[in-house]
Amino acid sequence: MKKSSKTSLLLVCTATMATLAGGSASAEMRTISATDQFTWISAGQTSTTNGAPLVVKVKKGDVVTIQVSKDSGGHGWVTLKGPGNQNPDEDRSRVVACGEKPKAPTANDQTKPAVLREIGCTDKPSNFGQEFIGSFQLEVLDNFQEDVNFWCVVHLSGMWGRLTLEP
Ligand SMILES: [Cu+2]
Repeated sequence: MKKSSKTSLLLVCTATMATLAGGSASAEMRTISATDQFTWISAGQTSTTNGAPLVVKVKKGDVVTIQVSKDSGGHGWVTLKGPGNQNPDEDRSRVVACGEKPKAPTANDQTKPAVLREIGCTDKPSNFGQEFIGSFQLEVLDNFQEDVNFWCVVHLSGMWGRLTLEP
């Protein structure tokens, strides 16, 4: 009895490690940085202050790092109900932030399920959805499908972007 429970624990561990290794093989790191020019930049792409979004292609399992350096002046990153140039409301339900549990949808719930999960959680509160200096990381979950729009909580439609699933 004792021996068999040890064996099954070993099997679970091995399966978990195999899953993690498989996931990380194709997953990539994406970095989105705020600049002192009130733009978002990523891999040579940029948003513009007159309304062009930063478009970042992602795959399931990718890790997106949102970065705000001390000399960029202070920005924040939050997800939206629609494109940033269409006066959208915030939609924080797209992200499971550190310290949150995924929300169980109800029959008349208009919110969509989370498709991003904050990782690397520590004791400090999440930087998601507020002005901050530093960084936080989001994992692209398996149910990520349609575009997720975001903007800076300070500069709004003058500083927005979109995560879109890589075909
Ligand atoms: Cu900003």
